Amino acid sequence: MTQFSFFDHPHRRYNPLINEWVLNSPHRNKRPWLGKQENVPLQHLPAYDSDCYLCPGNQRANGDFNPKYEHTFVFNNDFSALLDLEYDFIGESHSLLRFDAPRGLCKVVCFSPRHDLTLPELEEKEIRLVIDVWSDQVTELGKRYQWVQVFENKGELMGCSNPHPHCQIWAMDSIPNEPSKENDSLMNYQQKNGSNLLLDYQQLETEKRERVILENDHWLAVVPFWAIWPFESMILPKRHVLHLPDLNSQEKNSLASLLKKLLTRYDNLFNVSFPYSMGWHGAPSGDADYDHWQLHAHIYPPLLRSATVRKFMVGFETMAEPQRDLTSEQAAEKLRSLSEFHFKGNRNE
Ligand code: H2U
Ligand code: ZN
Repeated sequence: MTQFSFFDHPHRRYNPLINEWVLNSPHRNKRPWLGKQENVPLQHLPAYDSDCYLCPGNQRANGDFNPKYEHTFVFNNDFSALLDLEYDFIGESHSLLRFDAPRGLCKVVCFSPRHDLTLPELEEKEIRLVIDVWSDQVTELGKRYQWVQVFENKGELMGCSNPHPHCQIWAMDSIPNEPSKENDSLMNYQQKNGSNLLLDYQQLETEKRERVILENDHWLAVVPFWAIWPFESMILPKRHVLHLPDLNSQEKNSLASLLKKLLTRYDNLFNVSFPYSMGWHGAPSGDADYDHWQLHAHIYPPLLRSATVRKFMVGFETMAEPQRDLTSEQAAEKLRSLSEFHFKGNRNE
């Protein structure tokens, strides 16, 4: 018989938020850090690019000109993946050929007029303005749509077509797969335990500290026990909050501070502007009781060992279930150990 160890033996970890498992193979990665530090040349971007469709004053694909905005700028995506159409008849459906045709709307949010600055390079007060836009959009779109998905795809590795710092917001009148799984788990947990799954989880991680990256008075950033992506993290509020617009001003400032520090650590990991998909999950909108919900953000970065070596979701992952070698604890320790000062230096220097 062998004495089981989280750091030596393959095991599956359960993700209670979506009711799925992830296979961990830590024995394949026994040395704490194998990453060779290669220096990828820094991309020097201009503060303004006349060819960029997101820069102030420039023309977009649909012929519109962007205003000469000074802070943030929101516009309807010219190639919206969802359309706000009402159909009188959407056809027959068969139980094996089910479909629906959700109404929706897609927006693009420019974080700053500066073409060359990513979120962690913005000042805290500028990040706060971005949080205000997210929050206002959730309020506005939430009046018409049940699900408002705020997300940022950053970097070419994530399929982002333009380095100008921006995110997207897609709103639709049904709840998509991931939040729908979360809704079920959060509700079942509340019914069974009489408490909130993510608040309980936040408190547990705050006590244990093994997977904490950083925290402040209002927020915790943690590599979840059940992480799939090598340096995946979650941002959790320390009180019960359903939606971004429910945050008070102090909590929004505090979030700006946490985001800047967290994303700076990511950039400092391989001295590269770290690619990721980040998204916010708040309670669905509408009059139903969503007390079982808890606002949170997921950050899914694809990089594994260096600025160029990424994790692929292939083979076993697509055929069976997600798998990782690096443990969540190792990833958290690595991120925790990094500086909160951006490797590129202060932008005013
Ligand atoms: P990503 O690079 O993160 O995909 O975002 C760019 C978005 O901007 C993309 O969804 C939209 C694309 O549809 N876009 C416009 O709305 N107008 C344009 O002129 C070009 C791109
Ligand atoms: Zn630009």
